[in-house]
Amino acid sequence: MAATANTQHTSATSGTPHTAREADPFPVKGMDAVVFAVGNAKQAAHYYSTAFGMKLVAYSGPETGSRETASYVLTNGGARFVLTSVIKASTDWGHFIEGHVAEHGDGVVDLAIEVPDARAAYAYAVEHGARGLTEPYEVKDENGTVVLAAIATYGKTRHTLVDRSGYDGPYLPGFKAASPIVEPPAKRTFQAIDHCVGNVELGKMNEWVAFYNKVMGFTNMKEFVGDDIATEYSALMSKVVADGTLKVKFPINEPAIAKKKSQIDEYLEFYGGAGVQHIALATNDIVESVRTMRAAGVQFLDTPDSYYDTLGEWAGETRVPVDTLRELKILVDRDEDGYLLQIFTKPVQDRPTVFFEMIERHGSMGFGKGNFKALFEAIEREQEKRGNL
Ligand code: TYF
Ligand code: FE
Repeated sequence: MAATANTQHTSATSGTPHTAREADPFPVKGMDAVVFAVGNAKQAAHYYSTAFGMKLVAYSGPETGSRETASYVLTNGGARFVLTSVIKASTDWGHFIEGHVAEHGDGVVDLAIEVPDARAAYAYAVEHGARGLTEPYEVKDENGTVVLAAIATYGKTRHTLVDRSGYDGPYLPGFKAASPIVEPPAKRTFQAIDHCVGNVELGKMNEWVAFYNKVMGFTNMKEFVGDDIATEYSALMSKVVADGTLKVKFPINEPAIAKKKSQIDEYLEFYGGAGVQHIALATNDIVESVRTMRAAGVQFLDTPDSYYDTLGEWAGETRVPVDTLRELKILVDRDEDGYLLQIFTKPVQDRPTVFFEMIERHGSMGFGKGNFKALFEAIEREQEKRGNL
């Protein structure tokens, strides 16, 4: 990296970093939404409300003039999920969603990114090799205008580029404000999307990393899982790309050849190809979040007691006493910048595919590399129960 590198890029080690004096070729404001295609959005909206503590804020469906799909928009602070189901397919979009659910089960169709200029972002992406899915277009209603465009990424997943600077409404033009399904917990269970992870086929990780380097000017973060760790126990390789401000972070995993069947292979087999593996949700009180979510029936991966017996030796002091971490099975990782607390849910549908992570950061911008062994062993215990190891 150049000696003039600005502080926004301290975690970037390769790719094509730009200095503060050059304009960012692909500026982003952050994640706009994670859009899920599901079999029954009405019930999924209930789950993310009652189990994850999110708040229903907007709806589109037959009652609002959308005869083909029903979409429920839930938020938690700045994090936004959209749950979409087909009622009766009539356009390409309806047939696409219907086909997506048939092929992949419930899953993520869109990691939508908020940008200051969707036309410019789309033009830059396509010029740099992205496959355009939807040319920039405007949607408007009484709340204003939004400009949207979409490009393809791994599998059937897309990135919609959203410029909502000319809009002040509940989600997008056409959506109507909706009341919460239940009263959200007194304390927010999370407030932002920290990172969104993709699983791609064997040998494709570097291609997708290069895609984000070229198409979005994203740079590689220093945390990666290479051959060394892969062959020892993780059975996966992973690299992380992020925008210059680290608001949008996309780790990319591929399976590695190991003694056991890779968890990534299990995903690819049951998802039917590449797709989103997990969404990490940032919380400022992981203890309270995990207590609330466990009480509401969310299942998290188990961590053996032995993990906590030696924790004090290497993790040092954290905000949370070891006994509480042990009780709730929360993991700790530390690096030169600070520490993080994290925990992973089990898959949230019958297929062993999409799951979530709760993460509380204290300085560390890593992804929990120190926990990969404990975590991957926990995932393998679940694979074993499913007969997929
Ligand atoms: O996002 C990450 O990289 C961490 C670690 O199957 C991780 O959350 C990586 C792969 C995986 C589960 C977690
Ligand atoms: Fe993660």
